[in-house]
Amino acid sequence: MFRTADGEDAPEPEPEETGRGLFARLRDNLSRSRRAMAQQLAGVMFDPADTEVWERLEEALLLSDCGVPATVTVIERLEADADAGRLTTADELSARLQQIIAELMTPSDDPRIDITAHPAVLLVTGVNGTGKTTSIGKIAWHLREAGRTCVIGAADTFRAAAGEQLETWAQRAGADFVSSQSGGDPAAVAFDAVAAAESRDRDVVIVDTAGRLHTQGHLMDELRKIHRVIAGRIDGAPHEVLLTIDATTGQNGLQQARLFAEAVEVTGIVLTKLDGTAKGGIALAIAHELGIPVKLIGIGEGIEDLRPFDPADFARALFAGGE
Ligand SMILES: Nc1nc2c(ncn2[C@@H]2O[C@H](COP(=O)(O)OP(=O)(O)O)[C@@H](O)[C@H]2O)c(=O)[nH]1
Ligand SMILES: [Mg+2]
Repeated sequence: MFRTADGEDAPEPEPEETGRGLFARLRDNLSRSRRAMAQQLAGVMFDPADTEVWERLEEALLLSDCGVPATVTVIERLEADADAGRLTTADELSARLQQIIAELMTPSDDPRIDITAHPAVLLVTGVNGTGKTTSIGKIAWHLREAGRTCVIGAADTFRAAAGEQLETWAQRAGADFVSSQSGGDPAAVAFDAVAAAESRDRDVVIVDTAGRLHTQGHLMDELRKIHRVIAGRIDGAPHEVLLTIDATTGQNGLQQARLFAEAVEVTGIVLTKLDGTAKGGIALAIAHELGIPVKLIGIGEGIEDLRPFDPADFARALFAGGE
C-alpha cells in the first residue's frame, strides 16, 4: 500500500477478510442483465459475427460505469482479436475482456502511496460525503500498522462537526491531531500540521479538506491555496493529492474527478463504498479518460476496510463469469 524510502513496501496487516470476500460481494451485486450475460457467454461457442454478443458486452460495460470512451476502446480491442482469429470461445472472450480492462487500469507509475519523504504530506480532497474523513482514518491506521507515525490536519474548517469526526478517527488510529477553531483558515491548519510533523519528527501528514463551500470556484481556490502553502513549506509537497470518489455515484464521480483535477494535480483516486455497488467500472473510466490511477479502495465503514487497488483482481471481480 505504501512506497517507503528504502523502496520496500511497508508491511501490511493480514486482512481479516481476503480479497475473495470483495469479489463475492461485487459479484452478488451484479445486475440481473449482467448476470444473464455472464450465463449466456459461459461455455458456449462464441461467434464473432453475432452482433448481439457485441451489443450485450457493450451494454454490460456501460452498465458498470465504464463510460463510452473506455467501452469503445475495450470493444475495439476485442474485435481486433476476434478478426485475427484469436477469440473462438466464450471463455477466451471473457478472459481477454478481463485482461484488457486490467491493462487499461494499470498505471505506468508506481501505484503505492508515496511516503518516501520525511515527512510525507498527503492532501485528501473530494466532495462531501464521498468518504474523505473515513479514508484518512483508515490510511492513518494502516500507517500505524506499518510502523509509521502520523499527524492529521483538520483543514475542513467549514463544518464544525467535521473536526470532531476527524479527531475521533485520529484517536482510533493513534495519530496526532491538529486543528483550529471552527471557521479558521484551512491553509493555516495545513501549515500547522506540517510544522507539527516536522518538530515532532512524524513520518506522514494527512490533511483533510472541505468538500463543499459557497461556490465551486471558492472550493477550488481554497484547495489551490492549501496546496500552495504546503508546497511553500516543503519542497515537492504535497507528495500525494488523493481524491475520494464514491463508487455508488457512478458517472458523477468522473465529472467530480475532472473538476478537482483542473484545480490541483490529483495523483491518485481513493474509490470508496465499493462494498455497496458493482459499478466499479468508474475506475476504468477515470483511468482511461483522465489518466488518474485508482490507488486505494474502500470496502466498508471499519478502520481496516481499505485495500490497495489491484487491477487484475478488480477486473476479475467485475466481469467474472456467473457460477
Ligand atoms: N460502506 C462504506 N461506507 C463508507 C466507506 N467510506 C466512507 N463511508 C461512509 O460514508 C459516509 C461519509 O463519509 P465521510 O468520511 O464523513 O465523508 P466526507 O464528507 O468526504 O469526509 C460515512 O457514513 C462513512 O461511514 C466505504 O468504503 N464503505
Ligand atoms: Mg469529512
